[in-house]
Amino acid sequence: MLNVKGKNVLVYGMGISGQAACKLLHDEGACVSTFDDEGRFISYFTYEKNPMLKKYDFVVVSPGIKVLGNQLISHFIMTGTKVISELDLGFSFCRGKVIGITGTNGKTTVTSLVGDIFKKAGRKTFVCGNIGLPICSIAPKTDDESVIVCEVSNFQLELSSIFKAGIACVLNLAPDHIDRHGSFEEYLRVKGKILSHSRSQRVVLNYDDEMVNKLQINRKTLFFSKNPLNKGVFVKNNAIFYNKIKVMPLSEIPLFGEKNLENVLAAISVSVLQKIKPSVIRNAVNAFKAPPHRIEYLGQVNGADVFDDSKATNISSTISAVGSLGERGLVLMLGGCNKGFVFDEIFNKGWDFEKLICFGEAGHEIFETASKYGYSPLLFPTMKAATYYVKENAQSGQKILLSPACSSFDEFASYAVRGEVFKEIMFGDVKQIEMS
Ligand code: UMA
Repeated sequence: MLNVKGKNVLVYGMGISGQAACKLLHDEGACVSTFDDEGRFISYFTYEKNPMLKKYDFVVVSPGIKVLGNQLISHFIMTGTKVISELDLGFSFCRGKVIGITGTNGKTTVTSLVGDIFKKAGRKTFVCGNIGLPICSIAPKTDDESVIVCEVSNFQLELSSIFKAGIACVLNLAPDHIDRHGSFEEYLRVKGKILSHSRSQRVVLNYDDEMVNKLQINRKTLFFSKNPLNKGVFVKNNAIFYNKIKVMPLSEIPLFGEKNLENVLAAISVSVLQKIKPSVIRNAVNAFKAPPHRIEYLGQVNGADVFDDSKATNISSTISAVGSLGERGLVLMLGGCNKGFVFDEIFNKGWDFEKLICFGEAGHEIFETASKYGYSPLLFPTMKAATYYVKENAQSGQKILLSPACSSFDEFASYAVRGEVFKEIMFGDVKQIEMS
């Protein structure tokens, strides 16, 4: 546990993580000051107009703040002030078993499913982290019996040096957030920080993912795979096994697509390490409802099936969604804010889409790349405009898929808002307000 009593601490970034950090620090006796580049503040705490002029014992940084090139963070590091992440602060006040789940795609689904399994097993469970509930807000409520299931993002890991999960799980690794980290190599290095390399840590890794497989493993690593393995959690004869024990048949998994099978295998792996009974796991998986905006089936418009995959904010996620639904009859909608990708990988597979719709800030770049591979995409300034068009032209037999391969920030506050607006236009009584 960090000693914060009587310490002068600056909390940088006043989103939900920063606010939770302030509360925790205050309750533990620290003297809290705050700063936010957008001027956001909480009235209870001192807001520093120019924090560079002050001395602090340490600084807590919110995950959304990009470290690379940040003058304030550089200043504190150069002047020898300890800079930690909100994840580190929360972790240091957690008691019980911490399970850290990371990866490029599927983190929220796995975190949520693991949480359900542990709750069904009667364990005192906290689900937190990138999923939307800061670890700082639950840490003080934990005790030695608690299980803390934490979705860990690369943003949270970037400045982290204290966080050491008892069980660390890496689902998959593909290019993402290049705009933040500068390169895929740096993104991989940051993700790799979830592995503490201590003897006590149990590690769960995806055997089928080439990049994950390259991570340094220890004797205690448990692998999961969609194919039979000698030991670990794997698929054989249309069922999921843990070593020789049959956990459940594949037919009972209520989730769609290959990626979700991997997500279920990961959640089962984490659970068996904590000796949860197969019958409990099976019941929890059976009853699980996937979080929204992940190849979520919304219903039909003019006989076309509509899917919301707004959470697909990188290329691997979009490719996997197309793979799951199949390219025939597919109206693929993609675009938004480019996170540093080139889009060739989506178009160099010879997929026979019914229609390609590009939109947003990255729309033009996607349009150019798709055209290079012989496609004739349609280009719209915004996702809203694209959605009105797709709705008006929907035809029976089509599969309309919003799977943007980009973040939403050019037009929306989050992928969730983007997904909700898509649904509202498709199914609500919304009048057309903009068209290209
Ligand atoms: N801010 C600055 N300077 C900056 C950037 C931001 O002062 O350079 C300020 C903003 O003005 C704002 C605050 O920081 O007031 C926002 O803080 P934040 O971006 O850290 O957001 P929080 O509200 O604290 O939410 C964060 C995570 N956000 C990000 O990582 C961007 C949430 O993940 C997470 O759910 C929450 O903590 C609880 O742990 C969201 C996310 O988009 C869902 N995550 C990324 C993803 O999933 O791809 C990693």
